Amino acid sequence: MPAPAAGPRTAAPADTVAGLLAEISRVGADPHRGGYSRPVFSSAEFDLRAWFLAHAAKRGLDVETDRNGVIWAWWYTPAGDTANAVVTGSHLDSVPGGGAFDGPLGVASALVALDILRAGGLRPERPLAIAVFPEEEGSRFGVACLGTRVLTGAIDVDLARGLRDQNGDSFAEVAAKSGFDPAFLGPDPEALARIGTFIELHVEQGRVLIDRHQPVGIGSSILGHGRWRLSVTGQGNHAGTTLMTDRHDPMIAAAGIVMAIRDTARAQPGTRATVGRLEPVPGGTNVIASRVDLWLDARHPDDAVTAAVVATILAEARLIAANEGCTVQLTEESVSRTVSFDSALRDHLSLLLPDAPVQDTGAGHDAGILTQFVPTAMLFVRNPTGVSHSPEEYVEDDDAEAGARALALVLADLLVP
Ligand code: HGY
Ligand code: MN
Ligand code: MN
Ligand code: MN
Repeated sequence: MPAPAAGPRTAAPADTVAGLLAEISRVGADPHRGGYSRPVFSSAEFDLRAWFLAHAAKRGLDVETDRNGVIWAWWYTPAGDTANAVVTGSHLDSVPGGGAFDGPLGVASALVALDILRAGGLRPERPLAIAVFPEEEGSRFGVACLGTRVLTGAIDVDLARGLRDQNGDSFAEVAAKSGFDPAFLGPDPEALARIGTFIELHVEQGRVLIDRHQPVGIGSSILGHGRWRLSVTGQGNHAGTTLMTDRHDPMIAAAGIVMAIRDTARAQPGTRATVGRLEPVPGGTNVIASRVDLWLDARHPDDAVTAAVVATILAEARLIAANEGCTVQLTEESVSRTVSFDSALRDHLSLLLPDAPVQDTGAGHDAGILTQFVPTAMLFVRNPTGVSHSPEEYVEDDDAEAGARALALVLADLLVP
């Protein structure tokens, strides 16, 4: 049996972060993998979009889903304009078999922070929008933060349109089936120009806040990271009739390459390199694969080191494959350089939240794309397991409420300058 997701209590009071997360936790549970699987534009992700729209409507927010599938829920100033908006939010898609908090925590906390501001009688001088970004995880089309990359023009739109999911359906085709005209996918300078400041609250995906005994932290930077596909090609054949000496088995080469990736990363301090997905083609128990695709996720604070690590891995992979009579091809799927958040904004958050540690992260976020265009900051909320992208990811109810209060404090400060 897969591990049950360490989801939020189902008895948590409504309209607390834990209460909202309990509602979300009813959607997209994956009995096969454990945890939650909510690929972008799947029925689970659409159910969560509907959940968000219902909560936005309940709060009287003006909601729009833009041409790239980003949801914006607006709380206007009395003047009703959208310029210089304070935007907060996160994502509702998940990795396969993911936890209950990565993405949803930021969306639920945004709704609760808004409730806190209104209950306190705040009169905003800037508009506030809660945004939900599609395909943050890149679980379906392979490129992380696809929604914000398309919105900002950080990815070529024709490249984005042609990205394919595991069924072979392109982003354009799936968008069309989901009600988005593929002709209108693409950079949206007007939507981007409305964002004056972006704040993303996210579950911590590490242990800094555990060690520092603090419920909330402030983001400083995101490690550069990328995804590469290595296709190892050999000779497909019969498992029973092909002598061990006669094989060109790409799975054997792939096994060696996985070990070489680990060893290369270990030799370069600070590197994280992972193979979390590997697909033999055609994939039969009694079939020697003709090809194995494996995906490398590599990260390092210094982008030049990441590039050097990938180059070393490719050179090693070629040698290992040649030894098995196989060949290797490397395709870059996405790269995000190391980014720092706006230092003035970060310092300001430190004044508002003096106990909050300032921390970098090895996880990617839409905030990492948006910070290249607008002043952006992140808040992290303690995860007592330190585990993420797994059903064991967790947030205590009290920490979730502390996160929402911290977000409300920051938003209040930005909305009434
Ligand atoms: O893969 C990542 O870093 C992320 O959580 N999107
Ligand atoms: Mn994630
Ligand atoms: Mn996330
Ligand atoms: Mn047979």
